Amino acid sequence: MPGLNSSSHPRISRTRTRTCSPRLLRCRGLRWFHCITGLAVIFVTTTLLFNNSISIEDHMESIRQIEIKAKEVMYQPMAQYGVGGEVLLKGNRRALAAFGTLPQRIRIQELQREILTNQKRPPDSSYNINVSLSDATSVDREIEDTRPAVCKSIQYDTSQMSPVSIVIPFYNEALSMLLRTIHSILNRTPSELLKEIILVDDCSTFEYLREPLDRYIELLPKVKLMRNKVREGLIRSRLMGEESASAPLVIFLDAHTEVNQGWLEPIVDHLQKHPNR
Ligand SMILES: [Mn+2]
Repeated sequence: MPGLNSSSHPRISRTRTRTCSPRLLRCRGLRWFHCITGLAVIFVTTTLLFNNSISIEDHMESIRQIEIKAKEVMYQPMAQYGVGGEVLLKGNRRALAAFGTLPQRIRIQELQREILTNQKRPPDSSYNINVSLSDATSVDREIEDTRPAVCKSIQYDTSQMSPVSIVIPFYNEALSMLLRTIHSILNRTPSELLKEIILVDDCSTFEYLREPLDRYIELLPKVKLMRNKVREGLIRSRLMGEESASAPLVIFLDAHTEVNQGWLEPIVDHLQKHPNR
């Protein structure tokens, strides 16, 4: 009925104006203001305290940018590799989670930049690989997950798997290649499966693999470094690393490798299901 509507509406609005004085309205407005401001402050504080990933990533990004600049100055010929730049240098944004607290990660990044920038090494030709390009590429870079879809779809229960010791012998390896090997393992291996990484230096002669590497390894979790006093060769070096391994499974890797997502789970799974083959 149109008459009822027109008579009830004004009454409601009159009631409102009567109960809510202008002063009360102001108070309510202020209460909401305080409420929202309070929530915003709590949100920002908790974000800063407990979820520092935003600031870590920003920090890492700025370090990366400085690194890129430093490398561009050092290696002018880099320009010849059109691919060099952004794509390869774009680090893995989820990287370094396994490397400890934020201050620890910053120390690692800073020392990494220092030892890579100050290394004295022979020209690329003496390595048989493009070390300049490797040095200019993030050791935490993102790489494509090249597994076939069927492999990606398999779920492994890592809580039922044995942890592994990874033994990596090296001799006069390129520094950035060795660091990328270690970083890729720490970045892409479930931490419950990784007992330790044992590096075996087979009496390298390059200076950057001595004291600078010692200092760097000291900052890394789960990484040990053994040094042979004389050249022992690849196989004896592997066996010496294996002797000091403490996990039930031992895996040997070359020092110039880069592991990808889900690299270890199928290996451990197979070794546990078929221990004799
Ligand atoms: Mn090899």
